Amino acid sequence: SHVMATPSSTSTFVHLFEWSWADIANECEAFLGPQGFKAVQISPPNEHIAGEQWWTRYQPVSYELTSRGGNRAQFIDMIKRCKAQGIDIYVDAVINHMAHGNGISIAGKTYGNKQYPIYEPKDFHKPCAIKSEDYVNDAWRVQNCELVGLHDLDTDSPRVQTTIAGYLNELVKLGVAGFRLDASKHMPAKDIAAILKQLQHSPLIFQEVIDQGGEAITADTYLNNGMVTEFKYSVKLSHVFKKGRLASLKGFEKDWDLMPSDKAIVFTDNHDNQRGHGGAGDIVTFQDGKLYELANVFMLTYPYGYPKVMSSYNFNGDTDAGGPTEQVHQSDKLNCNDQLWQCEHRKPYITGAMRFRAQTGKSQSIQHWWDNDKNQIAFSRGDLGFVAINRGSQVMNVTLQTGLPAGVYCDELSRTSANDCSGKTVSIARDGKANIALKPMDALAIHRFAQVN
Ligand code: ARE
Ligand code: CA
Repeated sequence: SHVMATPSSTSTFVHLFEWSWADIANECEAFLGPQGFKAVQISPPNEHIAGEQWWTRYQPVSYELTSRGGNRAQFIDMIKRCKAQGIDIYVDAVINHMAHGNGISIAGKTYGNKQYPIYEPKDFHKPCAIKSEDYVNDAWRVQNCELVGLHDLDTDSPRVQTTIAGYLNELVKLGVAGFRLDASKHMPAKDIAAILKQLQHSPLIFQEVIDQGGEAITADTYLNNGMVTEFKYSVKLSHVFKKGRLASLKGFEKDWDLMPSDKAIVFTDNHDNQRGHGGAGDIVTFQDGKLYELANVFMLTYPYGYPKVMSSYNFNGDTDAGGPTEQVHQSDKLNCNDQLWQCEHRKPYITGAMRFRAQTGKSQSIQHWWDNDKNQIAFSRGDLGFVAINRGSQVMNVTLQTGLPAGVYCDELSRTSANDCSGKTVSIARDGKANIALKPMDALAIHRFAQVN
């Protein structure tokens, strides 16, 4: 039976949305491994419908490993090269449904009339469409009807469960360490449990359940199966950073009615809500520039949930647009720029905050919280680290208790690597106090393991 894998409190993963397997392998070696990320969420690796739009990946035709990301050999090479760098691969598993209608796959296979290489018409629920009001008042329809016209698998049937488990087991055998279970809300928790029971190892499991409150199906139903995406966090954190007061973040875990920290996958934005899909909301994204970096600094330095950093591409307002045709790692150049791949995970403040989490994760306690009742905050991670964020328009200049021993510390956010002290420094006096000075829209994060001798 399924034993649950849990992430360590020091870990951060990144979603390399629409990156090819070759690019991900290169990124593990060039950046993710050396910097200390824990894992990568990849786009669905299974055979999908043909087409340019990013969302073709969410219309499976079979579980063969042929996709826009690459072929089976490239997939295996990516897993091996990332693993050598200490990086796990999490697969986005699309198992609630198969492709809509009739057509041709990326591998040139035809499908239609609910006939696919691995499924036949009797493996599906009788068609009915999920309507928006169903989310509020009809749990049965949400789980048994079709999500945006995608043919709904009968996940209650032993044959379907075995086929899905076969797919997941094959991936685990190839070295995959975790799964995002797409559209989990659309599968009864007991069907997911029956599938997970057939897994031969214990991958990390997180279920995509959008629960903002007020619906017939709630996220807590899924907690026994593993972790769950905490969408309230994305919406509320975005709201605080865009329109609210950072001071209101004090003790937010209690105020926001969130799931337990060890069950929650947290993110500022995801591939759906950053482009108006999946119910969206007013979400903070790369398009918000420095504000986005500060929101990520908060997410990564605060001990709540398992954080996922989003890595996007410029879509020029076209919410269906697929990724750039240029690879990220193109022979001698790196295509991380405003026009192409955004590479948010490479923004120094975001990478630096990830390194801070890796160094301070052993202390889960928040101490010495300070705020100016507006948009300046500071807190310590027990006696391991200290963070300050100024999202206001005034300079921040205060003397604060840091909870750290006397010394001169290197700011993890503004230094260029984990081996130098090229950014800000903070001097802490014998009483643990320090002068904290920050320009508007700036932050710092210091910890025990980066001091000037
Ligand atoms: C595309 C076209 C459709 C077309 C369909 C079939 O856009 O117009 O009908 O193809 O031809 C993604 C895209 C979809 C895309 C689909 C398949 O977002 O636009 O459809 O791929 O190619 C609900 C689900 C949630 C889901 C979101 C998008 O509950 O699980 O909708 N999110 C996941 C992925 C998506 C993916 C799918 C599921 C499908 O992250 O990327 O879709 O595999 C409230 C509810 C939410 C609900 C939301 C939107 O907020 O609380 O539960 O989310 O409304 O309806
Ligand atoms: Ca279903």
